[in-house]
Amino acid sequence: MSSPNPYAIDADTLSGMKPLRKVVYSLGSNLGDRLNNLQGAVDALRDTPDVIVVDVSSVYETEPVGGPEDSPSFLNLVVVAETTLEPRTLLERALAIEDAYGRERGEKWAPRTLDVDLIMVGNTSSDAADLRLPHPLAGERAFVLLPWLEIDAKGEIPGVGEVADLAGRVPGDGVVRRDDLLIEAD
Ligand code: PH2
Ligand code: MG
Ligand code: MG
Repeated sequence: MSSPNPYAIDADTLSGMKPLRKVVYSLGSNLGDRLNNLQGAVDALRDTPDVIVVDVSSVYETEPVGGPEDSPSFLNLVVVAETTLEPRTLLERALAIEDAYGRERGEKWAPRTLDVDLIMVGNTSSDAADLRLPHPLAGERAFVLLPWLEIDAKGEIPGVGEVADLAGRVPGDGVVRRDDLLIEAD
């Protein structure tokens, strides 16, 4: 019998070559037990096979941007991870996590128990109606940029700019770090 051909490429080798991409999530809640909802989402992301959570920001209390006038304030945080999963698989997983925490899908920007948004997935650019990457508004939102900057000072939104620069350009007064609210992430 001949020895294995070192140049042969089999399915396993190919799947082992899936690119590892950085993925950034913005999590938000302004309905129900907000901290518990965020903790559940962080747990679910950490439990997702082929998603490696690298860092979780502090929790921030943030003034609602848009939405109905009487919207309650949000708790927001950012998660930085690495993954070999495809963006669409990540989206499906994010929606399933929202569903598990009682997310109702009604009016745009209505108060929600849990919002799990994909901000960027490597250099992926997507214009699909249900999956726009990088997130088109992330570069303008202090509730995304300030938590992100905290854990990823060198971060950048592909094609948009560096998180540190962008964060310096948005008014940050509606975003307050809540050091009294702790997320368990290890
Ligand atoms: N999410 C929105 C709209 N407005 N405002 C804050 N402060 N935090 C959010 O997560 C948020 C928002 C749409 O998803
Ligand atoms: Mg959102
Ligand atoms: Mg969303």
